[in-house]
Amino acid sequence: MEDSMLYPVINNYRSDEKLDGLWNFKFDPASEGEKQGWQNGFNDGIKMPVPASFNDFFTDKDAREYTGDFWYTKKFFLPIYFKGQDIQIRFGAATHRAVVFVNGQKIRSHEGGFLPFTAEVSDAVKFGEDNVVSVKINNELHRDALPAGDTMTLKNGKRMAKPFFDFYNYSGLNRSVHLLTVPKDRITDYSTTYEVSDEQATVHYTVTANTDADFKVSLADENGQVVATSEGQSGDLVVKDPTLWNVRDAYLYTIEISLIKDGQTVDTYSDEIGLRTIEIKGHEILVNHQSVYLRGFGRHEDSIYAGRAFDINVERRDMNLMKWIGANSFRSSHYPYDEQVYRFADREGILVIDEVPAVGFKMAAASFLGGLDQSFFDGDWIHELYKKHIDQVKDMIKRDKNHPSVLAWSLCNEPDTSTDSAVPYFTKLFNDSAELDPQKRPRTFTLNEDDTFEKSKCKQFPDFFLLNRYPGWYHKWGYEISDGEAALRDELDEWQKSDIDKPVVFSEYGADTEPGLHKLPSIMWSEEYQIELLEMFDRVFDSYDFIRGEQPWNLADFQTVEGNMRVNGNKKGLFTRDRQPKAAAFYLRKRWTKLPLNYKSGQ
Ligand code: BDP
Repeated sequence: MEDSMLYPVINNYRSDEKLDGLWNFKFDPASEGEKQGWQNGFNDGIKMPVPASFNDFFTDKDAREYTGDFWYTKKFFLPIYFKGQDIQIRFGAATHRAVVFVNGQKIRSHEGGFLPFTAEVSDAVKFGEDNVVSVKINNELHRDALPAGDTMTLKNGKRMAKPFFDFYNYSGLNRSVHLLTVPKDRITDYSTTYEVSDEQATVHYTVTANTDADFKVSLADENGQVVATSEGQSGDLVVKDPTLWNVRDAYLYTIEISLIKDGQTVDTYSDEIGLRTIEIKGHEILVNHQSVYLRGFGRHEDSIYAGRAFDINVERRDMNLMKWIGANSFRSSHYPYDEQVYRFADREGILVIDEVPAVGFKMAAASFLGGLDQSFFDGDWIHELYKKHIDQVKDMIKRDKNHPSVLAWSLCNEPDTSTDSAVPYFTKLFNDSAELDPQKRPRTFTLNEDDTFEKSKCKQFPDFFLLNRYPGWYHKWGYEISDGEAALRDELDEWQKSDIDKPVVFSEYGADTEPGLHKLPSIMWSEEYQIELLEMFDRVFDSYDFIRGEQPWNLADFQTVEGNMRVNGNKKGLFTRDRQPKAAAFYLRKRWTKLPLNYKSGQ
């Protein structure tokens, strides 16, 4: 299967029509939809918006919590003038696994709820007529799948998702569906690497196509002026006096690739790229050879009504909130986000640590929710899980490798790295992913509270460290916070004494905070306590040279499973779920707008 990850474009050779809007939708608890012929379409379902998670539209709990198979179907018309082109249906995300049918014919299946896939439907469609696309989706959680969890059956026969992670299992067609026409001979991928100086930038490009052909490549500046051209499947575009892509000071060039057969152009593809380099050197994170101190957030794609659906309006607001507070980065915790998020980030000059949906790889996470006591990497599910894990790392890198905003790859969130059995798993993961990114961006994973400097057996793998630490909240909380600070300093002193010469970024820390709850003196959950906790961490960050970034948890409050630790979701947001500031946001804004981009460099 070709599985091009190129984002859809419209030009003389390609068309793109969104199949968003209302689809027919049905639950299929007994998995009998195929027997019933639902792959041919159905009219008796519920009208369901796409893109959206189905969950929060429902007013009854059985529907909201539904776990199992469910179907979407929609008619689409294919005009006769598309004959001769290949026809594709591209799903931005189907959470978590999908089987696609067109006119009753099974086209393909796909596993993984946070990355796009394309159904090649040319042989199944009828031109000049209505066609039917049906998708069977399954949202169960399993230990051998990403994100990890269990699916349990209640005594009343209803199934229920038990995530080993702390975000709601929002399900459905969470991102746009595109009906694409592409030429038979076509460009399927391209990649770039860079060398930059103030006087000159060189873009080394490579193009992939499904045929032998000639290629012409050009680069235009933001005024549309062509500044460099080249020929051949790989080559160099040399730009004199370039405007580089910089953090919070972005500049985008447009690369245009043409595929030429027998002297005729048969396909073109264009995209915006930024000229910049990324490197880790000692304690420094370098963009264009300049040191960068990260400030930003862990985030979620999460909002009211549509759950985990990509919502361009929410994203616009989030980008503005990040700019307002002085952020320059975020982590796509805990899964790759919609492509448009990276397009926003490219344009705004915001760096992204791009994370694969490898989350819940820890039995403590399961026991927090239900009770299990075993090392995750000793489980018999590991072999199957690894295959899915590396597949999704490959797809994420393939999809996102050309975004200037992408700084690094996070290959896992909080795996249990304190046992020996984690070592072969991560040896393989880091080996197998070493060559995937032509730009060789740094690779890392987050280390949870239990994986301290002393305990983690996997400190050799990351190019820089992401630490998730919760003193002041999950331990040493409230009046004990001073002991929490002392414990954190003790751990960081160990990092300092070691010969590990790599940057550390705090990728999670924070306090659940109920907006509007004020208390003097502070108490946990109050707005005052959230500020005190941030002040504590900031004192610590300012004391260690090797800490090169701070990303509190979370940009905004978000939905989780219900439980005795959560009051309608996780409340560690600096902003509420409807994206209004808590008091701590004003505190952080003061700090971040004063911190220079190259904070600590040369110290
Ligand atoms: C961390 C997880 C994150 C949770 C956070 C929390 O990475 O997904 O939401 O804890 O408990 O361990 O707030």
